[in-house]
Amino acid sequence: MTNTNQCINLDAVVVGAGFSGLYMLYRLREAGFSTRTFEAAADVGGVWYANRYPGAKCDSESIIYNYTFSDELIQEWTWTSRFPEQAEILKYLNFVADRLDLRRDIQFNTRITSAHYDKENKNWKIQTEDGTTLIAKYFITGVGCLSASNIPNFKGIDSFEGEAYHTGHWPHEKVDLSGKRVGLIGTGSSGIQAIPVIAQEAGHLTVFQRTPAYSTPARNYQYDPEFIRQTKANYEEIRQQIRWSKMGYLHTVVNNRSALEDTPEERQQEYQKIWERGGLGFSQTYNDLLENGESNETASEFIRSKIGEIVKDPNVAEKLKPSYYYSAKRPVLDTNYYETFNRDNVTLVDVKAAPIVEITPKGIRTAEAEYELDVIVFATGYDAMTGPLFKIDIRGKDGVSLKEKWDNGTQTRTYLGLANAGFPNMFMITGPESPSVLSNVPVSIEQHVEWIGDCIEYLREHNIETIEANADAEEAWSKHCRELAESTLLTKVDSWYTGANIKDKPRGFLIYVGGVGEYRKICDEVAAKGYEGFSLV
Ligand code: N01
Repeated sequence: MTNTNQCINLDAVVVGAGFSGLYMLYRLREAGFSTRTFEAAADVGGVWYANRYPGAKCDSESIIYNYTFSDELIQEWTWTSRFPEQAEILKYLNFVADRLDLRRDIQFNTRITSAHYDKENKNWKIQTEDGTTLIAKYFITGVGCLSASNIPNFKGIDSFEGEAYHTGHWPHEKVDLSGKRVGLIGTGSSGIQAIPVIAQEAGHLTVFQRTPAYSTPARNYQYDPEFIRQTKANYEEIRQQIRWSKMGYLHTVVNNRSALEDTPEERQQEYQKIWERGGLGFSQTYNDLLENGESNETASEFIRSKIGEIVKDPNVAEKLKPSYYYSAKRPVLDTNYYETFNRDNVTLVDVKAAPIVEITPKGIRTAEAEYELDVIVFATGYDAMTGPLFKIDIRGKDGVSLKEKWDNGTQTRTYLGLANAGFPNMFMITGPESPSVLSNVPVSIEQHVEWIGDCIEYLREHNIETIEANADAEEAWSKHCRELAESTLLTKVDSWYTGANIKDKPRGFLIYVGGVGEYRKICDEVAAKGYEGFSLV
């Protein structure tokens, strides 16, 4: 631990000890740079340290939800099932931290509060919450895209006399829900994973749903040893496939044609096949589901018909059927989600029809009724993309903060989602306008970490003191990102992708939708041309 008012000089400061920060630390340390990672939580894991709600697991398949840079790590770690549970992912990240001896350069329980670029000395002056000052040549954020949790500012929120938890900050000790009246607000990925598990324990579960979600079955299963053996033996092939794929997954478009080219009977057969297979591949059944509203409707209607078949009460089934474009909000995977609404101890409350008016000492009051509760679970999501970065007062060479530069989010512009004009020697891992959350995130993280690591080595080799994105390159990249996004249905729906989930947050779409393979090619070309679009001084 460092002491208050201490001043430490480093080559690089990395923020966060999740997937991003751990690998960035390793990559720079291996290259001989003095590097330290600062983490607000008490241990490694990032979102997987914080997200411990019942049922928390990942929608990416285990064998590709890991680092691929080290064959030793691949060979020494064995996943148990198709979709990894939170506890297993956390165990994996602890395994990596120990295996690579990373902890000695990580300072836990330490929040970075500010990072200001010092133009005279060409370095970053970084403050921690405990009063330590760090001086570093490079400032690198690995803060994640979905780490700034959102609890809506409901009237009376502090008056509730029971227990209240956000899914993203679940207690480390077991929360006893047995026999209790639990109310859960939110039906995104977190809510949909938690609801079936909580329903099994709670006395009664009331689900407060504003917008229904499209969910398709995960169909989790235990891996068999022969599958693991083959996977490890052929990992280089898997690695290359995911690195150059559209979204960092092994599945690709199942039918490389429009949904409208098939007859209704053929489509039914195709959707049924992928529904039974499980996993995130459903959105890839045809190649135009995210581009063509009419095609999209065929997939949307298939899922709605499944909801109608599974949920016995037709009124409840109707409330659970979404009407927006399937997959334009992050698609969700579930295990027995719709089935849970057939249980006697589960009630669905439509808070679009009758909104939540206030939280009372006894529970939740909607425009229609008051629901008495012992526990409230907020599965209400995150201030995504910009939220985690805005929590740090980051100021560039002219004293302008990132928040001011991006005009609070109305003018978010980055170069490649990696760098910002006006902020020399600062890099963002999975920053806005990179593929980030539209991919299997560890694949995008590895690509960014390796690109940043190579770049910093290049600067050292060529005696270059600073690298800074050019404003025109940034503007062109940002425009390209917006145009690509506008050609899809992703921008046509209210979601956390568009910022619409946060009150007063400016609408925008801050993800590069061109795919991780194409993005990797662009980043590689920029580097090969001597960091085109950057000024190197
Ligand atoms: O958050 P969300 P999440 N009154 O924003 C509702 C990743 N993730 O934590 O849609 C009433 O999706 C809101 O309603 P609406 C994954 O990328 C991955 O579930 O805004 N309701 C919505 O239903 C995911 O997409 C995994 O109308 C309110 C819900 O709260 C992302 O994290 C697991 C409300 C929030 O859903 C975020 O998922 C978990 C209000 N005032 C998370 N405000 C896996 O890999 C919000 N809501 C499996």
